[in-house]
Amino acid sequence: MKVVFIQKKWFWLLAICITLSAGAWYTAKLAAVETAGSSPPVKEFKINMVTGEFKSTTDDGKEIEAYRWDPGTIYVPKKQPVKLSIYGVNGKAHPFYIEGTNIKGTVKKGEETVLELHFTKEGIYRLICKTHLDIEHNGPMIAYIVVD
Ligand SMILES: [Cu+2]
Repeated sequence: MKVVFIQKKWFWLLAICITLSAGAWYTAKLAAVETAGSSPPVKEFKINMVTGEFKSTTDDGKEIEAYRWDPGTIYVPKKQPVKLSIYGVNGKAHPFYIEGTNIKGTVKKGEETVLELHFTKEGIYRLICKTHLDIEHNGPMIAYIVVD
């Protein structure tokens, strides 16, 4: 058997190195545990929208207006549940549907309508108000849902 003798000062230096390494490892481990423990639970993805109105008068005195979904374009990840909250601000009622889905409803003034969306295919889906469909009917009140 081979015995290795080390000088006292090297022994202490080695002891200090081991202590510091252990301390660093323990601190790193603690930090990792804390991070995992304090990470928030998976947050729900909610998008907020309101109904708005543009109003103006032309040079010949004609009043024109258009109802809008605001924002007019939203981005939604596919295969992920998303809540779309629509608050009715302008306009009494907006009966709507989302093209290519079976989602429909009515947004009423002063009320929040919450839609549970879960798109599986990418594409651009139109949120269409049936009352304010085009320019002739104070629209077009169409929002674009971009699923990617
Ligand atoms: Cu409308």
